[in-house]
Amino acid sequence: MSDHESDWDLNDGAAVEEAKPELKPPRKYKVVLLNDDYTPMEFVVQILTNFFKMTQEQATQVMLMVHTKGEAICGEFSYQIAETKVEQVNDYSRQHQHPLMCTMEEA
Ligand code: TYC
Repeated sequence: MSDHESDWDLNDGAAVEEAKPELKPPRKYKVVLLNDDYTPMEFVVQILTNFFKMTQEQATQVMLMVHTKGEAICGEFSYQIAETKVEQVNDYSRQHQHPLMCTMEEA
């Protein structure tokens, strides 16, 4: 820089904006319901309508998918919501003496 130039001059007088930090979209987590041989089908349907706000028809389809395939996804959520759903479902199942298992994994 020569003596008579300032930083301001070098920028042509324009205000220079700093680069914004890259914002990544928040990670999503799948809440997964697992099959077992003991939990009654109606109880699973009730879980899906109550905790995942599915209609009776959607809940029946997902329950049958778990029953035949071994597992199915109930929904995708932020980490905290997924964690809360898993806890609620597992607590509720234990309260009713059913072995139903719900887990979560990154989507
Ligand atoms: N397999 C269970 C039965 O025959 C029904 C069931 C469905 C259990 C889905 C768990 O996540 C489940 N009674």
